[in-house]
Amino acid sequence: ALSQYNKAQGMVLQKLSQEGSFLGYENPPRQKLSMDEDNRPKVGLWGILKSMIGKDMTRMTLPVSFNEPTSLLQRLAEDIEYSNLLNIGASYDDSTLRLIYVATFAATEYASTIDRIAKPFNPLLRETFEYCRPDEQYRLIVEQVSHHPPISACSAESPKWDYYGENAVDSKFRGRSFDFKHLGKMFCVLRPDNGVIDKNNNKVHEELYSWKKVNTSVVGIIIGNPTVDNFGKMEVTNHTTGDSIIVDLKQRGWRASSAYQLSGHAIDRHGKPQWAMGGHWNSKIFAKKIIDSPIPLGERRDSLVDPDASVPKIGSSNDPFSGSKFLVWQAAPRPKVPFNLTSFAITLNGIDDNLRSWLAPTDTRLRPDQRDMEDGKYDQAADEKHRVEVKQREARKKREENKETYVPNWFVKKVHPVTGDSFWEFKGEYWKLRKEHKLAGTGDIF
Ligand code: CLR
Repeated sequence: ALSQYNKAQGMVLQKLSQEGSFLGYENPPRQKLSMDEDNRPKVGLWGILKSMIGKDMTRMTLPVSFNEPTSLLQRLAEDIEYSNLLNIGASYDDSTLRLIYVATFAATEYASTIDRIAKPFNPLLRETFEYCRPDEQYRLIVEQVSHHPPISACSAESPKWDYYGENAVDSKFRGRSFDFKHLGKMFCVLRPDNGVIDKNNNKVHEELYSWKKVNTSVVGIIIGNPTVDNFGKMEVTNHTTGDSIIVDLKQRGWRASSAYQLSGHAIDRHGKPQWAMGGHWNSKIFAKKIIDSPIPLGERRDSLVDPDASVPKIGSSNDPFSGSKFLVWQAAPRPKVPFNLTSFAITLNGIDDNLRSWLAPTDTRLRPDQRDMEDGKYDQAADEKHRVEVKQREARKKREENKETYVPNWFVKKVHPVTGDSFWEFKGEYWKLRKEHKLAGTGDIF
């Protein structure tokens, strides 16, 4: 497996396997929930929500039937469903084309939000969620590092890319809409197959990208047709080369014709547009090379074809450099399952005896109320939810009495050396302790 990687990429793979990150993940990911049908009591959102206008979500007590059996830690893990875009991006020598793939990856984070009008479980302080895929060669860890305001920090590593950052969501229910604003930033490190030429014309092994997530709103609550919308401008910057793109996710209008639309232009460090990107964040994203030439588009394409080439290039219609538009990404089909989870989301809370022995005691998979919810035991879920929340409050009271300041287990807050943003740095110990089966004492929160 090492041969398909260059030295920088191979070193990461070596670290992942030496640290035993894939131990426990020998069985394939789960494909089904234990329930076949969603038999939740049907609730009118507006009836319950109308008394809560002006509140943020963390201050609302809502019946557990408003929940879906995922946690916000797992919703953050869902960001890497389409991480193969980063592997493909890393195969290109053209830095602005890599940017198109990174920007598309950043936009795919919203595909899973469609039809999921339910509240993910608010993670308990110190709750963690790990997720490793030997088939995709990545590992991911998320930790709830702050309760008020709620902040989840994440770190994912793979031979060709790293992904890290935080979900810190500011929410407000306004009646007409329920608005979610992202405060934190996301970072991506790419290790291209042939290295990177940086701003100073040096050849380096990796490059750094960053962006801020766009806003999310649930609209149509009053009229009884709640819909998730994600909109706003997302600037994705390659700090190493100086390339950037502003991806504009259009806000859903009255007639919904602009729903899901996005567009943008990848600009190189000299300010020159190189690629156009467009499509829909719920289905397909395309890109097209911007070629400036005095020859009109129609004739130009023919003149680019080599008359001596007898065999047409395989997949030439999807060749990024052909000048015609090509498909960058397509959403995976959505299964008909309880809570409208995606196939990827279904895999997240799966657990078997093999994996159980490796997990931290704080892992979401072991959270009893969420497990009850997943199995359709709603009353029991409500009781357990109450119990773990009381337990969390008592732990906080004790800290206050002892004048202790809270310190997260696996992440530490730092100033980013390149962008100057504050961010949560993964300390790395988690995987080393996990390999030695030494996670047992890392938190009693459930
Ligand atoms: C959107 C994609 C981002 C991360 C993110 C954070 C908060 C999530 C949001 C996503 C999707 C919508 C969301 C929200 C928190 C609550 C809200 C799940 C995943 C739901 C739809 C609110 C339901 C309201 C109830 C009262 C029914 O990368």
